[in-house]
Amino acid sequence: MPRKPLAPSPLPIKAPLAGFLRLRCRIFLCIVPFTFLLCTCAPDGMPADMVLVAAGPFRMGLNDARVDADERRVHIVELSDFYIDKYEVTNAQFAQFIEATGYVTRAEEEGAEEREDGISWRYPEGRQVDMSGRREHPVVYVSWYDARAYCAWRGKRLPSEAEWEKSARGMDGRLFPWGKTFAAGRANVWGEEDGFASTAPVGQFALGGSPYGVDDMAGNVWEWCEDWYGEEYYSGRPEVDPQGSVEGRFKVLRGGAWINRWNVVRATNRFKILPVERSGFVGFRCVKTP
Ligand SMILES: [Ca+2]
Repeated sequence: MPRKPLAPSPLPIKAPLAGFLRLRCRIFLCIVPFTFLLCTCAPDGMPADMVLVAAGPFRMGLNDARVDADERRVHIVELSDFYIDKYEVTNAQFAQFIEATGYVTRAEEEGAEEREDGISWRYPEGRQVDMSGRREHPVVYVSWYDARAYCAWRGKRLPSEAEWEKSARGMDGRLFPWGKTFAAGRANVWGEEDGFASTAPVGQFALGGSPYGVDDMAGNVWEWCEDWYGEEYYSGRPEVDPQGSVEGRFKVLRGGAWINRWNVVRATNRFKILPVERSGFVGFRCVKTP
């Protein structure tokens, strides 16, 4: 049985038209490799392990009476281009920072290393727990100041709350990075059914990425944002590149963590803690302005 040809046979072409098409073809062949080169090269300055969130509007917030008032209502926010880390910052990456700069985290500065449990980013579960297998887990027990110092060292910064939310849910108003409803096995939340009793190495959930390909935006660890928290910020916020309240007491955390139930890790949820605080379920990722 004859096979179906992969492409239809060429139609006969009249001589003058053939000459014109040959010329067009030469131009096309000259342009195509150049175009291909442009398409396959990363944009100028694209940093490793970051993705571009292209400029444009998105729907921020949620219209649902069951959530806290600070999360309501939906409003359109316009953001400029930015890059965001595909993964949460890991223990291995944070160790590079410490080694290169000699930076001392808040927990260490305040003597946590001397306390009996010795809890810090180096030993988030105490000195007795071996950390050798956790190089690719998100770093925890970092304050907002520690997170900010790391990002600055990388030539980056912490995301604004709006940048974080757009990276997590894209432009169609979805509630979770992958879609409208929670789906088990796409994020590290409370319980071991997802395979992890506490933090998971970054990038473990192949179907858990956001529309931009950013991983672990739901669950694993809460993530520091640059913004001061403002309870009523949504009602009077600027509509273009909002930067959070001018001043405040708390910094914003987003995304939920391994200690939270599924409904807490929704992309619109806003949480807040003091910038000096740190815990075993708070980490971060960085962004960069092109
Ligand atoms: Ca879990």
